[in-house]
Amino acid sequence: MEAKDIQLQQIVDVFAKSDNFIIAGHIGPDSDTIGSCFGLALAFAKLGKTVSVILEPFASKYKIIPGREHLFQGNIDTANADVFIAVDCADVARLGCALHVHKRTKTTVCIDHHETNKGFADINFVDPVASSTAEMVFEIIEALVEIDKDIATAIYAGLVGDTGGFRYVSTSNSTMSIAAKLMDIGIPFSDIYSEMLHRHSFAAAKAFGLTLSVSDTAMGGRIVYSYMTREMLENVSANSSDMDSVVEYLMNTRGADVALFFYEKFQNSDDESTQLKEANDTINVNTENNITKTNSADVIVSTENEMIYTKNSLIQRQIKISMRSRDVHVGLIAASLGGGGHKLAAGCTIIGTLADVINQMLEVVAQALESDN
Ligand SMILES: [Mn+2]
Repeated sequence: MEAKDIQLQQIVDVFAKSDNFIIAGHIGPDSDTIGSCFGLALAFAKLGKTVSVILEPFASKYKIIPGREHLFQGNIDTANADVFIAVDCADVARLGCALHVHKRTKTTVCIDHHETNKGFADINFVDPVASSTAEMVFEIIEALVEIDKDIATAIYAGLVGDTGGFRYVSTSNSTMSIAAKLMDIGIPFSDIYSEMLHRHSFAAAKAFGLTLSVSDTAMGGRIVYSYMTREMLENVSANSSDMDSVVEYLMNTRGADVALFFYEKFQNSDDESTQLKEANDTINVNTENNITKTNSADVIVSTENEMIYTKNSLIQRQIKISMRSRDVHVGLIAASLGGGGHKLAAGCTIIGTLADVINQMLEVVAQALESDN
């Protein structure tokens, strides 16, 4: 038996004999996270087990994914279960507010396909070869219960999202045969595909045009990048989830090796960390030690949302960076900056002014491209 099959069997056994589950996905949930969480929740419910899903609010396009009735309601401090399942999270910090539930639950499970995942739970099922966590969840559910239309829809949404519509090299023979099995169940596959990858609001189209108009290249076209400031986004009444496809579009530029998309992170409008203001002349390090200082004296990197102070006594804005690559390992670049992801698709958050962060990233990526040659 391969190590992967042993992990899978271990998880199926724990799931079969337990009755009470909490499932949580990563912060900023995407279709793989949501589809995997809800697919599992629907399967547990079908088996008569108790289950809640903890997820941050997500974009309305994901409403096509069944299982929202299992979302946890109420005070998260009261959330308790026999088994806690972290889904599609490369790192515990990616659990966000569900991290406390993970910490206090007796049996913890991690199901994930990120290469950087070191296995933070009691039982870890980590398969970096899998196209998506949904693909792994399919194998688990298949061993537990008969897959119905709702479960199949949830899993298909995850597959489509994380493979870019069966386009990325992570797409395998196994991905396609799972997709075929799901189609056989009679899911609205065309509609799920369009909703996950193509449909957008009018505001999103305007925002897309705006960001393309300020896009630029570096290293003779090998790096293509663009940005979206908070003001730009507000001008067209779009929100940051409308910008998911920008980096993909940039990556489709002929001759591009790496695409970068920078945007100012949106928080509550009264959140002080997004406003420039006077602060103490100190560097503030959070308790999780998630902050690491970079070469630039003015920039501190974090995976969390805490208040950040820079040496220049200014609280600066959080810049989220989405990266795509044809070959160079952007997952390692993101991880070295406190973020994470996969070899060809990754992201991180850097504190600083937009111009500084863009310059810093262009330098880091140019170095990676040069050493790759
Ligand atoms: Mn995923």
